[in-house]
Amino acid sequence: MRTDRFLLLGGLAAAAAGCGRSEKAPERPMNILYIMTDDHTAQTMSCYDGRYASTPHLDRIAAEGVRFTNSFVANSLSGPSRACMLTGKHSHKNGYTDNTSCAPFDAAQTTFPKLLQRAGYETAVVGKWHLGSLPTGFDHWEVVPGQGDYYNPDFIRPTGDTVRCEGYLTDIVTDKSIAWLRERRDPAKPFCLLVHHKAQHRIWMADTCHLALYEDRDFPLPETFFDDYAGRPAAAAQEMSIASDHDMDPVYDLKMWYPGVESRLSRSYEGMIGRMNPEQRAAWDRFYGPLAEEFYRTNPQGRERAQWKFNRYMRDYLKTLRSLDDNVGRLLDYLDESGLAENTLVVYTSDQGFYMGEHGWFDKRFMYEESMRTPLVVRMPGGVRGDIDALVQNIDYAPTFLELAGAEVPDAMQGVSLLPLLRGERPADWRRSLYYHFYEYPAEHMVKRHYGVRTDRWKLIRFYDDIDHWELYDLQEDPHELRNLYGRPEYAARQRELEEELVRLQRLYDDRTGLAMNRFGGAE
Ligand code: SGN
Ligand code: CA
Repeated sequence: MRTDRFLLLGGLAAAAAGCGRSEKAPERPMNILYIMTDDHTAQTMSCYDGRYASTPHLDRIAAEGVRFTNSFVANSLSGPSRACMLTGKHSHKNGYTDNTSCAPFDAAQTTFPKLLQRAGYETAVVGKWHLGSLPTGFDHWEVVPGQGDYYNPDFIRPTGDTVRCEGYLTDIVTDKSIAWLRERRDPAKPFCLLVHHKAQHRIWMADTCHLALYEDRDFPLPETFFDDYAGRPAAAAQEMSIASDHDMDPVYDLKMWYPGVESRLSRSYEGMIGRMNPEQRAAWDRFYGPLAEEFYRTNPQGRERAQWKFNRYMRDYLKTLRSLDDNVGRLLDYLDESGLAENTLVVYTSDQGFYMGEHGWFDKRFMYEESMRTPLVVRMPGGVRGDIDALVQNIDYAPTFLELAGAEVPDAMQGVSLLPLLRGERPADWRRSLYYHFYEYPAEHMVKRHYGVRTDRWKLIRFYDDIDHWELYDLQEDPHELRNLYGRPEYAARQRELEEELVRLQRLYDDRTGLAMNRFGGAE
């Protein structure tokens, strides 16, 4: 942890700083505003990485609070990530291992919103839910079915009815969130509001007012864009390649829709633009029509086509991000205007990271850095400012919120409260490694099942199911994870150490499936 930039904010600071794990509820329990996006990755958040976009409102949370520089998920996929966040447990314990094949999230299990309610909080969630079952533990909820739609989205309400809302989803989620904050039933109670955006999920449909943005920008290809996947058979087998028209469909993903052109996903695209009202549709067609006409006329091939697709992908993603950043700004402004800011913890994170062309990819799923990482910035009144480099994971949010509320953290929760870190402490026994397990295979994008361990410098991954393959990376020497060191004699001691650490974590978290499947090859 860097201490040089630490400044304590006034007011609550003296009372809060250095007081360790709180055993009793704070005098005025702090409100919690948790903002989570879908597929927003740190490479496109300017306080992490300024190469592509400027995100002043997201960065403001970091500037007035902390930026976690080693924040990760436990399973890089939406539903599983949300289940980890709500329960404070790894996927094998909360049961929601993937988006497609497992039973719906068991809504009867213990989650932090339920425990906050018991602790006297008023709770709400607005936006993407994506857990197969309906929300429980909330005084108010309005969620989109499944992945939701960017344009004129449907919302499901507790009364069971589904209503269509006119407008752009990122704006609507914010409007509904602010409306709830304004009108909530009991303003005397502390609140916990989860604002769950669909942005930045595929297919990155920008608001019509932002379509012209970034059109004059050409983005440099990441240095690993033309990766040959040598020594990494699971990386070679995926179906999330920007260059491949099967994986990244020009019609669907890049909006190159043109009369007479059909593709694998063109019907899905027609469904999405079919939701637009005439005005939205006219603006959309005015913008994408000429681009599509030119694309089919010039019909770029090979590397030129890949680079063209990469640029279109980047532009659409970043346009969509502009709405997101603006809307987070609106929420922060509302907290200021209403006076809530001084007693509200603000968290911004994503359900996982994403590939912005690294290894030639879009999507996530892999335990490789860009998708295992997730942005995490937190502003806590009375807390510290600066960077926190401790290894943290999305199973830590639940215990953090419960400790903040003065509620007991159930023993069954596997995460660790981040509150000491937010207060400027660095517990000597902080975790030294993270456990990861991805299950959704065979499925869309064909990323094989895998589990592994990550320390501050090393990563060990085991791919299994229809493959039995180990990978070992030195993240310091090889940050792009291109050189698999597994089985190299000179790394035998390191490999053994990481294998032992993996087993220790599987025992600690009681991942019996993982434990039972290990077959260590050992160094040659
Ligand atoms: C959808 C997307 C996939 C994406 C998954 C999971 N296809 O199936 O590209 O990997 O969601 O994403 S789409 O054609 O429906 O957009 S997640 O973030 O929800 O887990
Ligand atoms: Ca996601």
